[in-house]
Amino acid sequence: MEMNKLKELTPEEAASYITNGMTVGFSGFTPAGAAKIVPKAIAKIAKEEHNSGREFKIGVITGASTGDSLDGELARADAVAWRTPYQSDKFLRKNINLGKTKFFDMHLSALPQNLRYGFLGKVDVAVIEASEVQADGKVILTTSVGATPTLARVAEKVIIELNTSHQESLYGLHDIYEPLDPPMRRPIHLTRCDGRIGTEYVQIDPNKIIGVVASEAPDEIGGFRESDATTMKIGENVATFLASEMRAGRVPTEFLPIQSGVGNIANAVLAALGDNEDIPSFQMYSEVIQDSVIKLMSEDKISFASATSLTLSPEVLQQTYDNYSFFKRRLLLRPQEISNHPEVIRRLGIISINTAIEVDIFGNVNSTHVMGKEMMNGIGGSGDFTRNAFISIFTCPSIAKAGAISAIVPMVSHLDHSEHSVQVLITEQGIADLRAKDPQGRANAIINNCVHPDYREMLWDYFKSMQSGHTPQTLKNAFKMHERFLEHKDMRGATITAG
Ligand code: 0RQ
Repeated sequence: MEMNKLKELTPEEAASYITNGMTVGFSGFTPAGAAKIVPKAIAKIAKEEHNSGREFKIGVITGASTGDSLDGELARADAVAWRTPYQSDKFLRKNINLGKTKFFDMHLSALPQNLRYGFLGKVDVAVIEASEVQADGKVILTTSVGATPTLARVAEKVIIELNTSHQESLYGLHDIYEPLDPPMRRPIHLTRCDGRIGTEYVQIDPNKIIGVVASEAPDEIGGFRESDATTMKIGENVATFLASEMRAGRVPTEFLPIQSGVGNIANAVLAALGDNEDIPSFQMYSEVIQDSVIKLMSEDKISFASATSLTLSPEVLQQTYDNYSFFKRRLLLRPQEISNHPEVIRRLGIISINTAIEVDIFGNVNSTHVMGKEMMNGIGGSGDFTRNAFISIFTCPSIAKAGAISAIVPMVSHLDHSEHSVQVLITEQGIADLRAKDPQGRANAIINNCVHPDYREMLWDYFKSMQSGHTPQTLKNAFKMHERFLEHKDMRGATITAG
């Protein structure tokens, strides 16, 4: 594709279009495909403005988390007034928890429609990474789609970062489709993971394109921690559970598409699924394609993966490009509105596997907050998938911080996924199948099978001390484990039955 007629800009020229108080949408879903050059230049302007005693803060919308050049740089420059829908940058997280940046957490599938409906106000500028751009505004994206098509359409102006570091033409990797809005909304005609319903490119109104900034910046994706005994055991338990579901005839022998969450545990779980010989080759209909997917694909254990981002470490991205003719037939990136769409997830029968920070004995899940108040990352797509899955699974280690915290508590300190959506809990201790169980049955299964031995007696005592009610809670003791941790940095020794 040619880019004649579109104006070439330096990063500084592009950044100069962004002024204090604007709302800026950036491409990126994880650091994959995130804008990198322009946000850095915006952060520089913010610092200069602050040094001259002037205000400079913008609202920032992306697909999900991004890389250091975007969230990190802007947070260090204290340039983010508000942020949505997800983040995982330690500097930004600090500003959010200090109240310097207002963060609102959103289901990722809902972001594009919320933008279209005008719920987030006007988007002044969209800054978008592309691998190819044509003068008529046709753009081939890079390693993610995320919310980019919608951001580019609703924004008043668009700046393109043309990243020429992708050695392969990425034409055909993306399937771009945006639903109409109610009352004209129609069914989404996706009946298989590898179905195509859209275009290979994003069409942007060329009159809105301010210009193009040249970039060769790689995606800023860190590696994963190696699996350890705990994460490997969690993975094995997930695989054992799914194999037994197949034997019981509830999961068909050709298997069902898998969604696997983000982070270290999710990566280990996927690797364990690959190692289990009872589980056949499967497809993924997920949000993020992590390193483990590419490995399993090259071993023919995963036959196809649909997602919204290709979040690969630099080495694995290189391997993918080295064998691109093999992988391009097996990978498809969609807008997050489609990769995470409730209608499609329900139709395809996705098995969702996400990670909890904290779970209570009745199966309510907290994915986002530490001790009820410190934001970790956000709900991400976990709600989109959990609520609509064929089977929804949550995993977590039974303890955190070397045992000072039990991940299983009497009552979650923040609620993201309620007992109505959470069907199976799996820790390294075992599996609690919560389906068709009342709250008492759930508590029995969770305490027996999933709680760490250091906390099992404590939670049994709590459960047995409760006298009445359909969901027998004792409100005045429900947060005693949390209180104990906040006072003594250790939940062990908490008295949760007294009085
Ligand atoms: O902190 O590294 O400082 O010790 O939380 O925990 O064990 O490294 O696990 O990387 O898989 O992240 C839920 C955060 C898990 C992630 C979460 C501390 C723990 C550690 C990270 P340290 P691990 P992971 C979309 C899927 C929400 C979004 C989502 C997440 C840190 O999976 O953000 O699901 N999920 N998206 O020590 C205090 C506890 C704790 C705790 C863990 N109870 N109390 N700290 N930690 N439990 C769908 C897709 O398709 C992708």
